[in-house]
Amino acid sequence: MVSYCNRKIQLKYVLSGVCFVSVIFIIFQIKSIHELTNKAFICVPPIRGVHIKTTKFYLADKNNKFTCLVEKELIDFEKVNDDYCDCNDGTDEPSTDACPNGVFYCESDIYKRNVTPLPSSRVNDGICDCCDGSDEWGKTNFASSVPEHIQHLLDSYQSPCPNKC
Ligand SMILES: [Ca+2]
Ligand SMILES: [Ca+2]
Repeated sequence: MVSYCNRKIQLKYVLSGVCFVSVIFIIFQIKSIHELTNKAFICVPPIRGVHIKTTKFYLADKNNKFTCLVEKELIDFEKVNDDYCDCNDGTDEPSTDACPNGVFYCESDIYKRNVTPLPSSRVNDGICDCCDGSDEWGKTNFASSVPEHIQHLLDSYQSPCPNKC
């Protein structure tokens, strides 16, 4: 009879411990799901001319501001890619040629490591610099100035660009 009572008490403690651990586990799971739904599903679409590793910085903060990537100035988010240079480091204009010190990543290069970007002065200048032609997204038509067969011979193309990647 004593042995039966001891086993019953032991079982009671074990079950209490299992219940306690289960409750802690469930609370932890609920907290994790809550964090995931708040953070992990923020999807930032690629921005023209931005390397994928810096795309995450092109989001407005809670005050609808953008932080220039190098010099950390705060500007209104509406000034990103508005074709006017607002950041001294040129990072507010990744898709345009507005900033003299800006850079542009070809669409075919945005996932590559250690790739050299183009100076933004080559964006929409009429000359195809990216093998995919993504630097000439404005599609300015210069095709009539140099005949196509000459461009082919020189392996240098004018907008509208062929995709040579
Ligand atoms: Ca701007
Ligand atoms: Ca160009």
